[in-house]
Amino acid sequence: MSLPVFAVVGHPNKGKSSIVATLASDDSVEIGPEPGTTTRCRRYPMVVDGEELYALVDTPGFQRARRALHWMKQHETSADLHADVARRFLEAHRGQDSFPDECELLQPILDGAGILYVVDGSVPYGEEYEPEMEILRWTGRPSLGLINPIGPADHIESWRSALGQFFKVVRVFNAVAAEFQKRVDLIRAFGQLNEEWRARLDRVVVSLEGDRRRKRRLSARAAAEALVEMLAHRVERRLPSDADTAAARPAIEEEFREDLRRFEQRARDIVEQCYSHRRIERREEALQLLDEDLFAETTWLRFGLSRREIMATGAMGGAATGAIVDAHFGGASMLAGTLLGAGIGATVGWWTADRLVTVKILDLPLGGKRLVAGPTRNASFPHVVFNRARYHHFLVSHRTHATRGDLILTGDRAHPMPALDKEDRAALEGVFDRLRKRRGEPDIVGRLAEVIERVFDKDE
Ligand SMILES: Nc1nc2c(ncn2[C@@H]2O[C@H](COP(=O)(O)OP(=O)(O)O)[C@@H](O)[C@H]2O)c(=O)[nH]1
Ligand SMILES: [Mg+2]
Repeated sequence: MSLPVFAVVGHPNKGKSSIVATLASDDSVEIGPEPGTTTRCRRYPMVVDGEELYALVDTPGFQRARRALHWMKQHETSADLHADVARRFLEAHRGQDSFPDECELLQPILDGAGILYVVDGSVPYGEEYEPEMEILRWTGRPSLGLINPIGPADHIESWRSALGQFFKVVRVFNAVAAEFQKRVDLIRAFGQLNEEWRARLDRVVVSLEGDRRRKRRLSARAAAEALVEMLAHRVERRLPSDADTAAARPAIEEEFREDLRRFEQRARDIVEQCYSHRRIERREEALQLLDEDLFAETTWLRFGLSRREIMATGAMGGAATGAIVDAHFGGASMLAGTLLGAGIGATVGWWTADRLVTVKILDLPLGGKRLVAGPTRNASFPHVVFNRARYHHFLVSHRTHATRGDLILTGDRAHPMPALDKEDRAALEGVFDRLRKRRGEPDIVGRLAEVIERVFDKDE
């Protein structure tokens, strides 16, 4: 049984390369606003677990379809020989200047590829598309019409009627936004079209779905590991007995924060790699957005519990007054001390990042001091980290490989996640609570990963 190969063809600038990128999960495919970005065919394999499941061929757009069809009609005998005429067209013009693009794109089709014909559903249908559709029909290869709505205008219905004249199956398929399920449906639909590939493409669908689950599981595991690491993290410094501990504190606090940022970044990198996003761009200004400081107040508000929620449940370790902070953490907490020392009210407001880090100063038995930052005891911190990981995973897992530009995790778009189910919320709280109390438990990472995976699954 031959490997399924799909040639993606159409007019220039209709999203062919975008569809190739999306269906091959390959963000290295060149996509450009100017027509003619693709001049040669290029094959992109879809590989899962080391096995090539199918391949996409990106092709240049039709340029001289009317004249090409004219040639073919002049050489026409009868319909049963149309594919031969197409083949003869290719032989007659290959390597010549007259039809370079047509020859280039017909080659893989006549070599046995299936056809994905792409049009832009946001521009009106016109009969200028008919010669190329006619040529494709002449090749006799299994084919499917795809309406890719690039702009806001809607001409989908007229396209549907027109494409229906040339293709047995017509689908609306947004090259840049197509959800995983839509991609799978497309593969399955092609299997229905082509007897030769049916069994194979059914297996491909099973592989793709399994692969998707695996990506989710690995991402959840990375998020869980980072979270547990962040909650347990501590940084220690030894100082001589006469050292100025107040002066040493900012550096150790900063080191602690920097470590937490690093843990989060590492988990994000893993998630992006899991989903084969190798080129998520982080331009200078976007870097700040993407890596929005975990310790900025806006981040806590945006990703953590709402202010009211925090006040109502007392989940956050502290509120607007020092008294409550003290009550929660116990008067001995250096955290509260830091806070009061900083002059609560004037500079702190209802929330401050400083409360995240607790720095203890311990006298060492043989002289000298130990400065210990962390682990954080802040109750909303794990929620914030979890929500950030959830949102990041949501964006990455829903991002097609045709998407270019930065991954933006901030601004108006940063509130998209629905509230957790009661059950998930309770499970999550349970794990956080255990982590906070540092009750030893075998495989707490595994338990957390399980809950996170369930949430990711529902976000799908
Ligand atoms: N918004 C949006 N833009 C698209 C879509 N498909 C393609 N484009 C854009 O249209 C342009 C041409 O896309 P490309 O895939 O290179 O088309 P090709 O010339 O047919 O290969 C690029 O700027 C794409 O970003 C889509 O579904 N939505
Ligand atoms: Mg292209």
